[in-house]
Formats: sequence, C-alpha cells, structure tokens
Amino acid sequence: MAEEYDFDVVVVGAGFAGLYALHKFRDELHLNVRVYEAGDGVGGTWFWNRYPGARCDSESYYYCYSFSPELAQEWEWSGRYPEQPEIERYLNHVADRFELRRDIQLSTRVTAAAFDDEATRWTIRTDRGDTVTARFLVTAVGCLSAPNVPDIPGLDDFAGDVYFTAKWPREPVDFTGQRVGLVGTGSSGIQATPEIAAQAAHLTVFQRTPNFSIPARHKAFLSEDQAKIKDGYDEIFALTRESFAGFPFHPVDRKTMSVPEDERQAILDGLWEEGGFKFLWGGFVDLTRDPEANEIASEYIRNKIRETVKDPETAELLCPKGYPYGAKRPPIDTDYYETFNRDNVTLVDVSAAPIEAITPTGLRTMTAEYELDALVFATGFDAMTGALTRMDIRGTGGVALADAWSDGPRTYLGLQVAGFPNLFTITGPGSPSVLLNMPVAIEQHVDWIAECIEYLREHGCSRIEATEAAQEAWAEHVAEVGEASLFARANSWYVGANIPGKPRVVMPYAGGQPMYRERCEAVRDAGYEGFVLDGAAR
Ligand code: NA7
Repeated sequence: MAEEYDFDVVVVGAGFAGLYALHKFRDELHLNVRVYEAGDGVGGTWFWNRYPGARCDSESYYYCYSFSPELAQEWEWSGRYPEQPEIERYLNHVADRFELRRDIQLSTRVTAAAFDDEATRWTIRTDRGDTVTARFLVTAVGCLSAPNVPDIPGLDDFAGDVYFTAKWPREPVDFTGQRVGLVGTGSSGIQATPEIAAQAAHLTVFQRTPNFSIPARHKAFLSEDQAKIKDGYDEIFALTRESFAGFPFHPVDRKTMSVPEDERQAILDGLWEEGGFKFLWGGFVDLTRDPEANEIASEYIRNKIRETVKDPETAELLCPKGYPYGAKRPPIDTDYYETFNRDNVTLVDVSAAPIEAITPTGLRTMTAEYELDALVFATGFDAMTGALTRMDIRGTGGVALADAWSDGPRTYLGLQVAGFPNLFTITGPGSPSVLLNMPVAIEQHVDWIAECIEYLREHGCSRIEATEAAQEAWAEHVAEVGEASLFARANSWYVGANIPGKPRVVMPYAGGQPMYRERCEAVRDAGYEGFVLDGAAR
C-alpha cells in the first residue's frame, strides 16, 4: 500500500552500507530512518550476484563489519574467501541481530528524489507508489550494482535462456547437457567459468579483453584459524583503517629492481602460491608505480598462463597484453586457466571478430556462428555512477544529477555534490570506495555522515551543501591523482570505458586511505570546511 511519511533520513539500499547506516542513524543518533531496497532480501551486491562460483575476492575476516566487537566475536567464517551464500547469511544475521528489518522496505525501488528548497526536505518516490519526505537522503546503492546489459542486436529473439551474473535467479540454474555461451571475462566471468564448465555439455567463453588472474587458494578454516582471527580482531581492524587499501597488512618497501633476479623470482613464486590480491602489493612496493616493475610481474603471470594452458594458441589468447597488471580490477580465481584444458570448453576472441548479433539459436561473431542453448552475460556494471544517475535525483532548481555529471562525476570528497543539499553518497565517486576494502570504506563514510548530521543538530542547522569551489578543488585533485595512477592506463570500469559514451574519468579517488581519511577529518574539525551550513559558508 502506498504511504506518505516524513523521515529524518531515507537510505537507499540495504547492502553492507545501508544496513550499517540504518543501525548508526537509528540506534546511535535516534533518528527516524526508512531504508528502501529493490531486492526482496537484504544484502545488496551479495543478494543479486548469486551466480555459480560467486565468491568474495577479499578475505572473510577483514571483509566484514568492524563496528561491533560482539558481532565479530559471534560470527564464524567458514574459510578464507566466503562464497555468496555465506555473505548473504552474514548480512541477514546483521539485519536480525540489530533488529533492522522493521525499518527496511524490501521490493521497493526508489525511482526519483527531488530537493524542496523551501521545506529543506527531499521528496522521494518509489516504484510502489510511495511518496515520502526526508531531511536527509543517503544513497547506499553500491558501486557495482547497475548491471551493464550490452546492446547486442537480436538478444530478445534468443530461443534459449538468458542469464546475467548480476541478476542471477534465486533457484540454482541447471546447465546439465546444455551448450552454454558466456560473454565477459571480468571477475564474475572468471569465477563462473569453471563452475559452468563442470556442469554444461559445452561452454564457449567469449572474451573481449583477457585479464590477469591470480589463484585465490581458497581453504576452509580450522577451529584454530577461527580462534586466532577472533583473538586478533583488534589489530586486524586497526590495520584496515590505517593501511593504503584497507587490508590488514603491513606495507612492504622493497623495490622490484633492488633484488637479484633469482630472489625476485622466488618472491613472486611465493606470492603465487599464497594467492589472492597480495600478489599486487605484497611483494614489491613499486608494481603499481613503476612500469618496468609492473611488466616483470605481468610477464610472470603470462608465463604462468602459458605453463597452465596446454593449447599454445588458447594460452596466448588468454595472456593480457597492452595494459599493466592491476590497471583493471585484478580478478582472483579457482582453476580458471585450468578450465581451458577441458575438452568441453572453447575460448573465442571477440576483440578480433566482434559479436555481431544474438540469433534465435545462438551467437554470431564477424567470422562464425555458435549454436547455444543458454547465454550467460558476465558483462559487468555501469560502475560508480550508474546506480545514482539511473534514479531521477534532482537538486536545487530541479537540476538532475545525471545532467550535473554529464561530463563525469564531480563531488566533494565523494560524499556530497554541489547543488544537492542534504544528499550524502556513501562510497560515491571521488572517494576511495572500490580501491579500498569496501566494508572499511563504508564504515568510514557512514561514521563521517553520522558525525556531520549530529553536528548540524547540535548547531541547530537543517541544511548542508558542498560549495562549488570546494567541489572543483577536490575534483581537480581526484583527477590529478587518478591520471597519475595505474588505473588511467587501461580501459576498465574504473574509468567508465566499459559503457559506450560514458566520459572517461578515473572515478574512485586513487590517493589511498590515509590521505583521504586525514582530509575528511580535517574538513570535519574545521567545522565542515567547504560546505555551506544553513546559508553560511565554512
Ligand atoms: P567487469 O570486470 O566489468 O567485466 C565485464 C566483462 O564483460 C569484461 O570482460 C568485458 O570486456 C566484457 N564485456 C562487456 N561488454 C561486452 C560486450 N558488449 N561484448 C563482449 N564483452 C563484453 O565485470 P564483472 O562483473 O566481472 O566484475 C565487476 C566487479 O565486481 C569486479 O571488478 C569486482 O570488483 C567485483 P572488456 O574488458 O570491457 O573488454
């Protein structure tokens, strides 16, 4: 039934960010909060991405909330990298434990939000016909949540089933006996490939750009591993808040060229055996900065692919060339390259011969036609901005966020947008977001927003808005740091290159967590410098 209410805060999304925001605003600030969630369950990313093989690339014991020591102690992670169902269970546990459900309206998509200058309130509309108002609008929509459905002619005419990794059905899909086509070889495609190959009669993987993938080396935890983690949580969480990318590890300062070749090889071998993201930053400090150092690591990975994949032609097609390792979000995998040694798996290069059309019976590229019973799109997301601009968010003077960002997103600290008062964007573009361990980025933003709302209340203010000048200066800094970073050197979703027509901008802030946190704290300590509070600039 449609409703009309006024809230202190409306939060959009009930994933990691929305759940914590609700708890923080409601239970600590005692605000009247409503969360809207499009899914029919909580979990956000971990609700929608339930494709075979979906697993977190960060390790369980630091890809979790740190705000509640009790929660950390009572929850038991089963292994190194949790699979989607385990994270979904964790987030459901959080929703129950903190009694969050009563303030979450599921199966409800926010379609529009407009700021009313006179009332200093947001009017929010949903696809269920609700119209509510709120003093503050907080988006917790995730950075990777607006699926990218490629515009391929004939998609609607395909006679078989079509699946999207980002909107996978709740009931498991059975590919037994089927000829399956999978488009996309990012993290999702790389995780799904071995699982689908093990079930399908045949799997054809359509690859546009090969990726540098490192073995995950997943393992189940023993009870002593779990006990050690629980004993260490204080230090783990302290490190995640201090480190460059939100991981609980001490940085290395060794440079690639500073060690003899055989020692370097041994270090890379050790990292390869250990598995996971650590390969990028755990051996040498300069892989992300020095092209020569990066090329050594890149060639090491290519050689591993060549060693693993028996057919030399397929191996070469799987070897990424022309961009540095780490410039695209690095995937990690379980038996991805090994899967191409199976008789029932074929790799098709669609960069040389692009996909032309989906036909009723399969997929046609420029040079060949493939008969398929099912199609899987692992084609990613309109990252960082898509979930925000797909909502009709309008600030002062009715300006649409999509228009304000037509040349690329501009924000102040990734937390606010000039012209959109009382709107806070958790892990918005221009903040470290996806370059940090996400729960760490989320907690920092929610805590900052909560402190800000509390400050406004204490000072009798009802409105806060970033100034154009502060936004310009921050956007310039984000661009400068981004352009100088590794991330500018590949066509990836970090720069919007996966979406035709999207402006090319390094969207996350690449300056690292310490610098970013310091800046956020300095702004707060200066009484919200760069913002206008009830008409008074700070
Ligand atoms: P990604 O990493 O964006 O990967 C999408 C893949 O789909 C990638 O290989 C794309 O090739 C490919 N793609 C996209 N559109 C097309 C078309 N039209 N034709 C052929 N191939 C296409 O998304 P994921 O879901 O795998 O991962 C997203 C993030 O989730 C990941 O980085 C982690 O942070 C978790 P391209 O590289 O653009 O040539």
